[in-house]
Amino acid sequence: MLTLLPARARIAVAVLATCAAALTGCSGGDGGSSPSASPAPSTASPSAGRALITIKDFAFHPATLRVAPGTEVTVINKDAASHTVTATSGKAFDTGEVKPGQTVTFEAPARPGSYPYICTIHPTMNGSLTVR
Ligand SMILES: [Cu+2]
Repeated sequence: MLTLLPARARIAVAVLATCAAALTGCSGGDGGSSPSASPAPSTASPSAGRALITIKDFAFHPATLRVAPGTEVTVINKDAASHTVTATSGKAFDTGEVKPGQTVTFEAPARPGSYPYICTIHPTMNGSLTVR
């Protein structure tokens, strides 16, 4: 599982995913054999896969995200200020400080439910993670 990978590897996976989303495949030169060129075998698991929260302009995108229990959630901070993704009730999840340009991951709760979260540095920023 991804949880066993060192943090650096997980960041690399996130960068690859971002690259693939932006360019529809990073290896644009070799037309034809794109599937075999993928170095990450875990990119095609839709239900237990990964999810992405982008922080930009002091807001979470998307503001509401639905994931499967235990999903690895990637957080990318595209602002010039630090932010956090912190569950407001209990200690369901908390990324701690995510510095400008930094990418971190956290594991979504195993228990289904709706988990509102805020940025503890800017408490007016809020979003919701739905686990089901
Ligand atoms: Cu913030």
